[in-house]
Amino acid sequence: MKNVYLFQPQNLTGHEGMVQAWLPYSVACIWAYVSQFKEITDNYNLEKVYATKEPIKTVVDTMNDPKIVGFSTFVWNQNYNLKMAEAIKKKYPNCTIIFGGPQVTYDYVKYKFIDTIIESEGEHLFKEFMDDHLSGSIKKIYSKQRIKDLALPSAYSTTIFDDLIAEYPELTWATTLETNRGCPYHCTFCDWGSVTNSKIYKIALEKLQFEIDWIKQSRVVTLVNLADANFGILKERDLEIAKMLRTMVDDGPVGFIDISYTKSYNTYLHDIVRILDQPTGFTVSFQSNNQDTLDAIKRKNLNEKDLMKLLSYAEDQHVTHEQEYILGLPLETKDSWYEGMTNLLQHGQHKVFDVFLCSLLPNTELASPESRAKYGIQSTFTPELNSVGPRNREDITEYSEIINQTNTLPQKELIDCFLFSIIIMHSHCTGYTFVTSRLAEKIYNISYKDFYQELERLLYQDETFSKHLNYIRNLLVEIFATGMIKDPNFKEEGRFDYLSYKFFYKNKNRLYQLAAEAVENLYGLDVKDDLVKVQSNYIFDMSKSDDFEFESIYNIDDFVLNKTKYKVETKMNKMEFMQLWKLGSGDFHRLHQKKKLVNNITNNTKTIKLTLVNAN
Ligand code: B12
Ligand code: SF4
Repeated sequence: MKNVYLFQPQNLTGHEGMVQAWLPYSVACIWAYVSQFKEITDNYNLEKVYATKEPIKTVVDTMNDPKIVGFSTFVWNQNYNLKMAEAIKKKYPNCTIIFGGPQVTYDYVKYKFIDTIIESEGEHLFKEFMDDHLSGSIKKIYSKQRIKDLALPSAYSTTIFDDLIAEYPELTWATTLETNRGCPYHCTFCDWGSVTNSKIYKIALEKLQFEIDWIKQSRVVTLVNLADANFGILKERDLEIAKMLRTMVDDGPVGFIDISYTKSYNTYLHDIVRILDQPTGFTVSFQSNNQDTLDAIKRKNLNEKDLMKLLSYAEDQHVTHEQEYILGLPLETKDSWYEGMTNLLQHGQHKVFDVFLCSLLPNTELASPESRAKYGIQSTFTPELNSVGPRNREDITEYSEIINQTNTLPQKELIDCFLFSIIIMHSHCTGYTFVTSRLAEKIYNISYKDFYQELERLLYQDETFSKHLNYIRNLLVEIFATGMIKDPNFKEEGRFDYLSYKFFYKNKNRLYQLAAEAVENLYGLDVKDDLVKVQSNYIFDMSKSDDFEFESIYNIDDFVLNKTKYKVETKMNKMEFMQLWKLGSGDFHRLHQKKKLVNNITNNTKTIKLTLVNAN
């Protein structure tokens, strides 16, 4: 028997004291496929699978005569895999090293310790390689091949996952499910398992049911990522799947299912979103609101009207929704970014959005030399972003390549855009300037763009806020120049936006004042005290944690001028708040997601539900 080892080392993640690891889905897929063949099981034995980054020396020293070692390689484990492979080859020169996964390019043939690489989906090609290995003559490259018939054995039918769960009882686990493969779009920044711009092939629902049942009975899988690129695109079928997935939350330990939704609208999406109702809700990746950029990256989005329909439905159903954007894409300008961000508010999306700096992934059109030249793309390799680096057991640095400027967005302006998004996320989406800006828009005809640009100006003039914003600015300058950040605070939080959650809450009273001042500056009338009163009562404050009443010249139900009396109830008590305050900023952020920092406000007749999405 020849011993096989498979590596799909992932970063450990987790929050609130729990450590979570990812089950190595990709290598389990390829092993499930090959192990159905007698010639493989008669000759090869899967000795061990590694899903975490264990110390290289310990792993190499404890290996038992490896004959094949396979590495599943992504941007977050490339350097670890290369170092591990080199060390294994050195000690066991007769073993065959094979690399696969999205990060692998033809360039990998340059590594002497790698015997062969597989591009694209791996099940059939891995079998071809194993057959060749058995007969003694392997190829250097097993080239791209699309699998049309996805009647493949389930990754969950192997014992790989059970063995890992037993080996690491201290961990909870995240896992992956697939219901189809392929994506009809071809966004130039994406490398969705090398199956973009291609037909969608379905996976049988019986297989999915088997996997869902496995997850439910496992009791330790708390997070599921659906690998589908466009969930909802297959209408009735995806609605059926949504019901099946929902049972993992209702009858199992899964707290969260991470899903990428379709970019084309259909009415089934309404029910899908309602049924799934996940903590981060209904996430739509928009990437940009600038049409030139969308054309340049070949991106199709839900049109605005359909998006608004969906968001207002999600709002009615109390389903959280979120939009994601990428900063640094071709043809984005400072003006188009500011316009895009504030249009979002104008269109009624006040709740949550997330902004990522743009990664350049190997195997993508955006990363090609032609596209770099055409759009003047400059980049930095950094371990600090996209959580490619931290919290590994083996400290080997991984890098992601981040765009730091383009020919339409010089670096300083790119940083301005990033900070402008931070300002909106941390003042508007958290609620601290939501009431003020909404009243300004509805009553005083001040657009969100004017309001937030004025607020931005005032924040940079304010001693406390400018210090904070310039601190983030300098971190970005530092990261773009050197790839590294020295400040341990950043390393602890791991994300730029997390740095601001506690800061903005701590300084919310000053923020209320500055927001009201922005309205006064733009409108020319003295309305500051009234605005500050109504805005501040909207947000939980330790000093006012009991119920109280107040009167305002504003009716914040309809956002009109109309003297109204309100009763305020807070959703938290002081003790609960103090406990949560002690947690990291990432966890504090969850208070916003749960809307716990927004008070319940009622007038004489009804609860004021401050509709965060309006379809007007
Ligand atoms: C689940 C997932 C995640 C999860 C889990 C990540 C993890 N640690 O495991 C989460 C949500 C955390 C995540 C985050 C990120 N992700 Co992600 N994610 C995925 C997703 C949706 C599914 C992966 C999957 O299981 N696919 C299904 C399996 C079957 O496909 P596969 O992995 O490609 O494997 C097949 C082949 O590649 C091949 N193969 C794979 N390994 C091997 C090994 C051998 C030996 C052989 C022979 C063959 C082989 O055979 C397999 C079966 O056909 C993919 C997109 C996609 N649909 O693939 C993106 C993807 C993997 N993510 C990607 C990226 C960029 C990220 C982020 C960096 C995004 C960001 N900007 O922050 C972060 C960083 C994460 C981190 N630090 O861990 C990229 C990776 C590109 C790259 N070159 O590495 C992908 C491809 C999406 C994209 N945008 O293009 N991600
Ligand atoms: S729609 Fe999503 S998966 Fe498809 S190419 Fe675009 S980013 Fe990639």
